[in-house]
Amino acid sequence: MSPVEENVSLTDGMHLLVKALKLNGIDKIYGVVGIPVTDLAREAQKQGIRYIGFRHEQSAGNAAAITGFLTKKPGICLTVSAPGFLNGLISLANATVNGFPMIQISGSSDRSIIDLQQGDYEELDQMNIAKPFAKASYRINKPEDIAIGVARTIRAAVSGKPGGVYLDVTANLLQTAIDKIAAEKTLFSPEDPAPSFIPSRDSIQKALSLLSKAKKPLIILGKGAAYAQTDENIKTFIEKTGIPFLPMSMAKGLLPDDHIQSAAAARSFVLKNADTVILLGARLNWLLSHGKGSHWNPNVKFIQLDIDPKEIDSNHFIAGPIVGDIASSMNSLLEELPNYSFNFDSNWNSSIEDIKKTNEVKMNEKLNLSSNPLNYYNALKVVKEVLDAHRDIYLVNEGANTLDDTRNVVNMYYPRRRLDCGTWGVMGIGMGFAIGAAVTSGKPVLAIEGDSAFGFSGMEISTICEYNLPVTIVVFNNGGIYRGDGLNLSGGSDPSPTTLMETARYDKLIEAFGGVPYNVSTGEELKKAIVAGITSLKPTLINCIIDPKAGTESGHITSLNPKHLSDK
Ligand code: ADP
Ligand code: TZD
Ligand code: MG
Repeated sequence: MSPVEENVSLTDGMHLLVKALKLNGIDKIYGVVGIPVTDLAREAQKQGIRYIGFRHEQSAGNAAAITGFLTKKPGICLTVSAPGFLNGLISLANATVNGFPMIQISGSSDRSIIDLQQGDYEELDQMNIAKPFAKASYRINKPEDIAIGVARTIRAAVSGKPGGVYLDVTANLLQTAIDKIAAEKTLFSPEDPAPSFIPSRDSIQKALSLLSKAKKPLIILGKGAAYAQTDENIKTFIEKTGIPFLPMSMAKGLLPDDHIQSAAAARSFVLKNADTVILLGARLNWLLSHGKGSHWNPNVKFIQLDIDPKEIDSNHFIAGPIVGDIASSMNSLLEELPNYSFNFDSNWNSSIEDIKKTNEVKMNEKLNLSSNPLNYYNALKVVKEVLDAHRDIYLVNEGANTLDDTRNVVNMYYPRRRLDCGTWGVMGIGMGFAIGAAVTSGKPVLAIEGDSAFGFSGMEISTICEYNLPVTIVVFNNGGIYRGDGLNLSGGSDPSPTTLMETARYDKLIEAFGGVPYNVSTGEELKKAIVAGITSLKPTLINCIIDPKAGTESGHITSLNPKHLSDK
């Protein structure tokens, strides 16, 4: 027990910070401890905040970020100074890019030494370094400011467009003593930290009158729509208007993928032909070819719903901007809807249906083609069957072919169940997202991982086993990044840049921590192992052998590779 704690009339920054977090509804912290935050984690645990200790800060940060996405409350990641801070910063940046509310709280060293660059233990000017990667970056220097500092941090993370916020807490702050009664009086929890942004009536009417002129409308659902948790209203709007919808990756399941109006299996056709597109919490970034070029109808008109006015006209003229939070915007749209009539082409939906049928036949042929070793499609057929039967499960997914093919093959039926590489296409979210989803939901999580992707966060199987989390990991082991048959162009004996060991037995890793291992090479074996994993709720790792020749370079985004001159 610290001297301060024994002293009834005094408290210190560390104790007060934990109290402030608790008062603000923070019930879990993901992190890695060390100087100067070890006691902070201990005290948090003592006060009933669940502390999940990781092997690497990046995964702790990813767990925090996905907690934010799933709950609309900031997920908290705790890191030590300098290197721990930097390890966590990648996930903070990723949270910001994706619009997930997350807070990285990091201990830091002595300001006076840092500022004169005199070489303190783990010296780094963390608050300023975090700024370009975070939505906001703050430091609390004195215990009297803890309540305000925490409130600002939370408000910055969840209000408007959510994002990652950095909070610097110096070793000195944590140990500074303060009168207990006076300090506790300063604590408060912010009123309405994520206020509604109600769109103007004018913008709603303009958008609906634009829609009333559409012949071939389309709704694109993005992860902003999934985040908004206004699922019923979105469903009602889509079903009332009869407009086909296309879910972006993490919006899959907002309406079930087998919904009659889903145009996912006719994606190219609808993008090329739609004359009016409603972007519902989806940015017109690279994932939608910036709304331009051969993928799109050159005369397309956009209606865009976004909380961030800076997203309007970011890549393309937006004829119908609706700036507001999606829950309020959907309410307003539904209210105004009866005042408008629509005159969509009568054969728009049926032509989509025809294309869907043709593409589904092609897809089923691929899924049903057996091979030895397995390829992505016949392996994913099994994953699809399991998830069709276990719909409430969380699916974490990363890799290249492993990512793109899973997204296309495996149906989602509930909102916010598919968690993946997101806007940056980043590798390394896998185990952090799986842990965050399992801890937050208490439900089983299935992580479908490329063998390369898994390597970025694989050590966290230790965390999964230690906390006995219901996570089943499938490693699609094709022996490489994209493909396992790369060549070393020098003719030398080193592996090629894309090669990884195809003989690696990833399953054996989890044995070291008491998890359940499977090594599978057929569809039946894969199915049995996944079902055993998700129903036993035991930490499980399945090494699934995939044909090294099965994948394509960069999965579905081969065209983004720079084109080089051939070397004569
Ligand atoms: P996707 O990758 O699924 O296309 P993006 O991350 O590109 O989705 O876009 C999500 C958009 O949703 C962002 O521009 C963000 O500002 C917006 N957004 C996030 N939350 C809300 C909300 N509650 N209301 C309205 N817009 C939101
Ligand atoms: N580093 C980080 C942090 N993110 C990245 N996206 C990459 C590197 C580059 N990269 C991709 O874009 S996908 C990928 C890498 C390394 C791995 C693909 O291999 P995989 O999946 O084994 O995970 P497939 O099934 O073999 O394609
Ligand atoms: Mg691979």
